[in-house]
Amino acid sequence: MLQRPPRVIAIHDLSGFGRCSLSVILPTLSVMGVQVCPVVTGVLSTHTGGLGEVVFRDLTDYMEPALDHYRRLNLEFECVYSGWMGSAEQIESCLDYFKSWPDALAVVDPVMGDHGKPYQTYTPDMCQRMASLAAAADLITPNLTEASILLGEPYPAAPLRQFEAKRMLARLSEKGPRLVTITGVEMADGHVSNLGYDRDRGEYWRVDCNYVPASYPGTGDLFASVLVGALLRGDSLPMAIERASRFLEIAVRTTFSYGSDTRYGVMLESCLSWLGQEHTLDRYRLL
Ligand code: PXL
Repeated sequence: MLQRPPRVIAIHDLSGFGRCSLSVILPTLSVMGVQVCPVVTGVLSTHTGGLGEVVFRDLTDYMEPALDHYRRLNLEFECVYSGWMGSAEQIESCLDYFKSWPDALAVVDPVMGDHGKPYQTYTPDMCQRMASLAAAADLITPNLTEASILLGEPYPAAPLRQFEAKRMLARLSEKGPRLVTITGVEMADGHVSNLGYDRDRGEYWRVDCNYVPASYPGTGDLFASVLVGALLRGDSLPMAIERASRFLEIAVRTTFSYGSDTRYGVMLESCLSWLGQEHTLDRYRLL
């Protein structure tokens, strides 16, 4: 039995304003009782989603020496969790982190794009390398845009039918990861759902979300962080997907009610305590 909180290496950027990446990952995992060791891929004044010219300091040359230091310390980690990358070399460094803790849960949030398009800083080469990193993961957490990029397919032109959603999950898993989630999937039955697949158990899951007509940066980072925290604390995959989905629903609806600038992200500070409480999770369904 672990005599301490589970520990995760979180390889992400630190964006000062806009509530994404480490600014939200650290408090989220901490309130869930998980110790985070951040490995910062770069420092940005804001996220890259519409707040003007971003000041960016790349930290590619920090990642390998930091890894060497942690190895010298003989530290144990239960999870290595990667996200936004500032360069192609950083994606290669993440692989070295995965290899250094082969028993840790390797989680890749393949942050690359949204709304059917790659982010402006993601070159085709970076997207290709992200696909190789995803292949080395135990769990990947793409949104529908990123899932399409990983599969080398166009963004779906129409809502997905059940068999199409299952096929997409299975094909992502065939590339390597035994656990796959896809967020923000418009389903043919009218729901927007978060989906999951556990290859070892051969099970497909869905959690339907209450639709809100607004979208906020950082919600993918929050989803993946809650998922990671929940799995490390012993949730099953469907429970973890539901916990993450319900938390995002609360955060998005709270923020939407205030009509705040969507580029500023969700009002995490008002909602974080929900994650520290007990909840009955009974909204997940088999897909
Ligand atoms: O939330 C993902 C993310 C993380 N980091 C940076 C980003 C984004 C999305 O736009 O720009 C710097």
